[in-house]
Amino acid sequence: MHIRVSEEVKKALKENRGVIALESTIISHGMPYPRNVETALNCEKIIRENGCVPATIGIIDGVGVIGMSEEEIEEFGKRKGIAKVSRRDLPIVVAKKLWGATTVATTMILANMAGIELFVTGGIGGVHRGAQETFDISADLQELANTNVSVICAGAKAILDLPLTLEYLETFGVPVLGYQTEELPAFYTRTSGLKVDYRMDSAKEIAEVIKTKRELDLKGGVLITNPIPEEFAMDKEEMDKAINEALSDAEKEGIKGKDTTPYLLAKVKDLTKGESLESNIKLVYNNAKVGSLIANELCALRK
Ligand code: PSU
Ligand code: MN
Repeated sequence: MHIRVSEEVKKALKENRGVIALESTIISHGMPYPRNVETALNCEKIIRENGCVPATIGIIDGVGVIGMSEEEIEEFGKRKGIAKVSRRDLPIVVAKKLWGATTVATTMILANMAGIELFVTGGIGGVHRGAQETFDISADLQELANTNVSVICAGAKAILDLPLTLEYLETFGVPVLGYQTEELPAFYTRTSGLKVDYRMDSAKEIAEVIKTKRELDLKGGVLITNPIPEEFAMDKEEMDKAINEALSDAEKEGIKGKDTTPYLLAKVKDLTKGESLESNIKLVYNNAKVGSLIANELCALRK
């Protein structure tokens, strides 16, 4: 009820083929048209080339669509005024039969309903800087604690408080793995000065952790962090400068709540003259590839 799973996704799940969920907030709120659509379709292509099936997820006329068509992705990229939907917003957008872009949290919820356990994105939400005062902590973190979907990302952006984000994930029992790295990647840069909980050198090791977490009946996901390839990484100093400027502008303009993340992302993009967008696209492609490798290993373990 309230969801529509594409035939391709249904068939792949039945045949124990790797299925990878993809979010739609990154399309409608994370990147400008037409690069957003191009990126979303290329991600699907990379996943297919690596032997898996993509399931781009969004809400269309109040229905949670799992496995959007090319036309639907195109429409998502173009349409104005699509709501950003996190767990809190989901029942309203569905009841009112609206269009909604799913955040990491909501994409996890819908993926789980369809039986998909892996999800590739760019960056997750986290504990915002100043959260000690504002309480602004992304619902993505609670979702990782509670919903059985594992997420492959390039870490979290330095617009967030990364040490507090790691503390929060530890408290709620979410393992943070580094793919071929000991360090937590910070989205545009490969390093953050912080350690991940565990380094994993192969997709197979990661698949074993995910499978074992399920066997132990521990609810929630695993967070797999995959650093941006060196050649596409941004300069750390330039990034820090842009982020600090974006944060101070947000404060001056009184930006709050769900508008904070999209505001900061757009500001950083402008301040880096669009350079950050190119990095963003490349890191998502890299995550799509690594996510597919993990999905294939997970399917092999389940044979
Ligand atoms: N971080 C990024 N890019 C994004 C997002 C976060 O680097 O596009 C999006 C994701 O959809 C994420 C959401 O789930 O922002 C988090 O928003 P909030 O902080 O309001 O929970
Ligand atoms: Mn928030």
